[in-house]
Amino acid sequence: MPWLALVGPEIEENLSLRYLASSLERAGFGSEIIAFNREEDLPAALDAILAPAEPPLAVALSLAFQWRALDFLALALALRERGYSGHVTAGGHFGTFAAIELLRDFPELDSLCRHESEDLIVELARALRDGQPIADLPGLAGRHGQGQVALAPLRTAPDLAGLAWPDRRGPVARCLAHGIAAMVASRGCYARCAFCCIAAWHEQTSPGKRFRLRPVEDVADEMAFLQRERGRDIFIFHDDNFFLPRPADSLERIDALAGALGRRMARPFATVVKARPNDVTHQVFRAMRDRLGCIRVFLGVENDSAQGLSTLARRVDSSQNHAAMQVLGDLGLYVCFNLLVFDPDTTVESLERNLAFMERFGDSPFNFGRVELYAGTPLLERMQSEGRCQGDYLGWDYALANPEIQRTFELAMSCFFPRNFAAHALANRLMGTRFVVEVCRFFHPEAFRPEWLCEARALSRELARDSAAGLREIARFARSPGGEPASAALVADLGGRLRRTEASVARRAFALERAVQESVEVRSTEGKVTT
Ligand code: B12
Ligand code: SF4
Repeated sequence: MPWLALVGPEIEENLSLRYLASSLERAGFGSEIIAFNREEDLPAALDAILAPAEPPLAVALSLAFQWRALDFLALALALRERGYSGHVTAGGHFGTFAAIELLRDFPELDSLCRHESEDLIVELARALRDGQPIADLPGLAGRHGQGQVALAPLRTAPDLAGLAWPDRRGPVARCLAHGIAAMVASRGCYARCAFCCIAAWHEQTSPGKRFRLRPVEDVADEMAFLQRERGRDIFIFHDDNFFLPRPADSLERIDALAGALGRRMARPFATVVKARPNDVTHQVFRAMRDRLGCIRVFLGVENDSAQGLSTLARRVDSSQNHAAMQVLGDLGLYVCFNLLVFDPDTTVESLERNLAFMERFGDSPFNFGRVELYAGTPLLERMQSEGRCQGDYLGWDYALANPEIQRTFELAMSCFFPRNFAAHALANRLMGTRFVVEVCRFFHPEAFRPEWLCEARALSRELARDSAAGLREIARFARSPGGEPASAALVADLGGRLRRTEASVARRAFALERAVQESVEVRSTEGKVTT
């Protein structure tokens, strides 16, 4: 069977590639999903593509994440160096928006699949197998005979009801032995934030309709199949936003999905969703908790200052951030969030406002950083029109307008990198620690101990206070005239103190996770002995 090599990050099940794989399978093509999670995986990815006796009909590279683009382009180069002469295509968010530049600069790429590609990848595979021309395939970016880049017109986005469910091959991620499945019940988002490419993405293929829903019966069928046939009990919804603009419509959809699941699911199941603060009402999230087993909410706070909310075009205000945190807290729901505390316009006051938010809601795990300039976003367009972008389309950089805040940002990155961004960064790890506690609370109430929840909250609080204090210290320092040696001394001193806090919090997080795991294992073993 002719096959395609689908290469991308598989940090979790990569739904982008897995939808393509099932679409190919339905059309009679095979595929291999090749994980390429970090730079060091390049040799293994290369071998996985080149080792099989039958070479792939095409290699399809994920260019969803802009910050990984160079890794994937390096793989394309390495493939050519090793003599691979078949077709190399790519796709995903970054690839779509940067198609012209990528095909102009990288002859190793033969084409780029723009936008949602379930149909396009099949048509491309058929054309390559049959030796047919590809240039006119709707959605494809390729080259004319003379080598200039040619963009075929875009195709309309696929009907979500008709798509084959994503391929679920491979090892299953688990928490306390409960299988986890990544899912999407919709594509797109009704909002239009300045730093995000999702609105522009869907506007291009579905003008005026940036948000498409799967029928609840189809979602429920997939979940029931995953539970029954694949042992998955935890469903992580990667929908950009699980909710509809009007709470009454959200409630109706939750009700319909819960009803459909009630008729299908054989045992308890839990869900994880993302929400905007304005989606959060007591009624909607009570229904999420009680009817859809919601155990974690990623709340899109992003910023709590009027300036930041305006720069990011969040179209919510601080009072909605606070109200949402309050409602979710009242319902006892686990919430985590991200703060983009540095943006092109950050001021001393807006930074302080976000530090206060961290302290107030520090019981919930969170991470923080700077807003980046991604292809296809209104913010990139703005910064380009203001002549403030440095670098090129493969990675834009910028300086914050306020020099004091720029200095704060640079020092913060030096001091906080291990905590916030390194592999196994503690800020992200604590989200996982709390998740283990919540999974135990939901699925194993007999083993659960309330003090674990207190400890998980205390760990987040300690890290939050320490982060806010560290950032304040940096902000104070940035106001002083000290030069390079003073900055280096601050990074060494504060960095040392931050690492000590992290070591102590990490030790406690590890102990907590182990206590939960052992308790659940003991109960399960006891259960097996008695039954
Ligand atoms: C799930 C997800 C993740 C998962 C990744 C899971 C994995 N792959 O292992 C996690 C949570 C780990 C994650 C992390 C991050 N993410 Co993320 N993530 C998403 C999210 C919400 C859903 C992706 C998804 O599965 N969609 C469902 C599938 C079916 O749709 P799709 O991805 O659009 O795929 C279709 C097309 O794009 C196309 N296509 C996609 N890939 C390919 C590849 C080929 C070869 C072809 C032909 C076609 C094709 O065809 C697919 C089928 O129609 C997207 C937003 C979004 N709506 O897509 C952001 C998104 C991709 N993430 C984003 C970002 C910025 C990040 C982070 C950098 C955030 C951070 N600061 O830490 C990290 C980086 C992760 C990393 N280490 O690389 C940005 C990317 C912007 C950019 N241009 O770089 C997005 C677009 C969010 C946003 N609103 O801006 N993310
Ligand atoms: S709410 Fe999220 S997905 Fe929607 S536009 Fe804003 S950042 Fe993008």
